[in-house]
Amino acid sequence: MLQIDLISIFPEYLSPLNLSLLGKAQDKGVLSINIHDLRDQTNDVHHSVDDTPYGGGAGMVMSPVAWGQAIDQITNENELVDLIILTPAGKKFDQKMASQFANAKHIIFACGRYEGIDARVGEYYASKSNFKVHEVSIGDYVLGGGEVAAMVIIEATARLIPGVIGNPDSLKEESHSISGNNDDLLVEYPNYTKPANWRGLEVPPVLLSGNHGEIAKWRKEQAERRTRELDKE
Ligand code: JD8
Repeated sequence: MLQIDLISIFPEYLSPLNLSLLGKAQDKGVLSINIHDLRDQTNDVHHSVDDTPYGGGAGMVMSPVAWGQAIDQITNENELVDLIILTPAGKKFDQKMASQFANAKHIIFACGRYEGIDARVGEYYASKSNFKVHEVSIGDYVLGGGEVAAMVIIEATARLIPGVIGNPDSLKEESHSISGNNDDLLVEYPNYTKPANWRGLEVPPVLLSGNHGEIAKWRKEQAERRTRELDKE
């Protein structure tokens, strides 16, 4: 079972992780998600977690002290840990990375705020033989912190774990899905359901034909067309 821990100064921001599919997966014991408040690892009356940047500059940096205590408190020397530090300067998250994380045993998400986390946190745990440190970004835009990014990564990763989503077949034809044949480089074809005529718009007749060969051919052509159009942009 994959154990996921998230550390943040806004733990309530992460509560959606206990809803719907991920909530049910936890009830089924397929996955465990634990959310921790970084400030619980501070000893001063102000529960301070940040300070001014060495070398000057705007904003505040998150001190390594509380992070070290928080991470040590939820890990032990005998387990392999993937520590994901969210940062706009990280390696871009994609489906391939999601499939790698889906095979992990214990993932910790360090959800920073302010100008980010003191760089020695990643450095320290990268020196530990039982830790694999990943600096990860979800895209080329600036967020206010790592929480939303962590939830994106968990949603994409958890649904690849057997038992999380009801019908694993639906994984096969998804965009970006890593299934090993060339079609996985295609985005998915357009989908339709009832009514057959909506506001004057018809469903493509081939989909009502019952001819599965023609339907599969049409869907592949549509997936290739959409992929070409995306590549043009
Ligand atoms: C972690 C602090 C805010 C970032 C000053 C705004 C990921 N794709 C992504 N974009 N932004 C983040 C991200 C932003 C974060 C933190 C991740 C911790 N911030 C900082 C630098 C500029 N503020 C992200 N994954």
